[in-house]
Amino acid sequence: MRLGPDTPLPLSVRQPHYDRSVQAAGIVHIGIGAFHRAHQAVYTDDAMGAGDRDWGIIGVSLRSGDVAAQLNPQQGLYTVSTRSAAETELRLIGAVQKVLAAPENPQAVINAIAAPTTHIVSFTVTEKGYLRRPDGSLDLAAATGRSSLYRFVAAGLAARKAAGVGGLTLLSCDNLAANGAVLGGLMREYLAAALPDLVDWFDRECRSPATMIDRIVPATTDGDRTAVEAILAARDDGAVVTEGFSQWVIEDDFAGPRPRWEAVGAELVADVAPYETAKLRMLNGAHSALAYIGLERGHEFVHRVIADPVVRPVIETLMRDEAAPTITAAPGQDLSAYADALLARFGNPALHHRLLQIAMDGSQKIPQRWLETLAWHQARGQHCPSLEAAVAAWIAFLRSDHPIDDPLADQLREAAAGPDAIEKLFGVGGLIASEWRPELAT
Ligand code: CS2
Repeated sequence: MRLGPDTPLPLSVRQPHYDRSVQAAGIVHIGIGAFHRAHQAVYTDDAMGAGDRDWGIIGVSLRSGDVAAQLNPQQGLYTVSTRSAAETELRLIGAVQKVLAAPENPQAVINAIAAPTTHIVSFTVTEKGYLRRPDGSLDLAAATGRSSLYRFVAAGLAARKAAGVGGLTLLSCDNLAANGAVLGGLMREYLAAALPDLVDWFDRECRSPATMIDRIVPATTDGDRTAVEAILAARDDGAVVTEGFSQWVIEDDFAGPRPRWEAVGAELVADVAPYETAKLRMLNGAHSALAYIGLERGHEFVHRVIADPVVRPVIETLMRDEAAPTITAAPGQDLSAYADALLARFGNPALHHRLLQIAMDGSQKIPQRWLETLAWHQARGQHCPSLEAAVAAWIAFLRSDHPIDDPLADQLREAAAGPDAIEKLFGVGGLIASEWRPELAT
């Protein structure tokens, strides 16, 4: 039996405390992967459980129909399994109403964005989904392509303007530095090229707040789905598995209404930057280092590498001595306690977070995770032994037999092959050129 609204569930499985059938969709979410389902959709489910109305989510997949095939037969319902060493808790999420596969039904995506009930379009399209050139500007050729978020949002905005419906909040939930400003700026670049009449309206009517999003969500495996089926006595093809921890810090700058996410654990703040920088440089920076160093040492999972007595001190140094000093903490933000908490989270033995999942898209992740920290120290005449070891491990990874899943895979492999790999990767005109001048650092 497939999970659905009529599936009798065990009492231990928490269920939505609101009438799903009467909620309008207030959010269109582009890039509805496991992360969104374990994070923003849970906060939104909680907000509706606390009495907010009409914040149903219409999910969009830009490339494949897989998530639509998983969730639509279940009327958008799926479970989140929260796993720790001690226990697994299951919960049914009702916030997602349906999923649109953009390649199959592009007009439905535009209509959803244009609907007067929609107030927020949010995004988890991963770093590469923003289609930036190495200098940070929009890759216009890619942005006019079939699976570009910009095309759909621009068409939806044009329809809103034509119909006299107000603007939208564009909410980036990806691990980019200044994700809100980046998304807003790129969207504006796209409009200036494709629909210049919309630019002034966009500036006036739309907002793109910054967010810091945090929850570790490994890709769901067949084994996970089987374990969930054993508890539910029903098949949940949309199941996601995550940790207990969850954090969401959001810049309070919306174009219109929003769910009361702050009533259910999110933090609405004036400035997200200190949280975002700490998260990118400490959590994600450590993650990428764990991935490449761990793979080189023959590990498969995060919880195993962090228990490796050779690697753990490297990661502690990376977080405490290299990343933390570069961050101007917000009042009450304790970076040392943050490092302690991250070590505990990385050690969660129930998660089975694959290093290869984190290792993908290194060219898109490394700049904000490592290079800004390296440049900060270099400007002060200091070395970063742990991050430099991580850079060496990334190059070793690019030279290894591991599959390289990265939009620049071929160029990276070629650049890494020779003796001048550092220069070709990070030097002036390199593939991920940065302010960090590696020739001075080595
Ligand atoms: C990870 C992140 O895959 C990766 O690159 O570093 O997905 C990480 O698990 C999340 O950002 C945690 O919030």
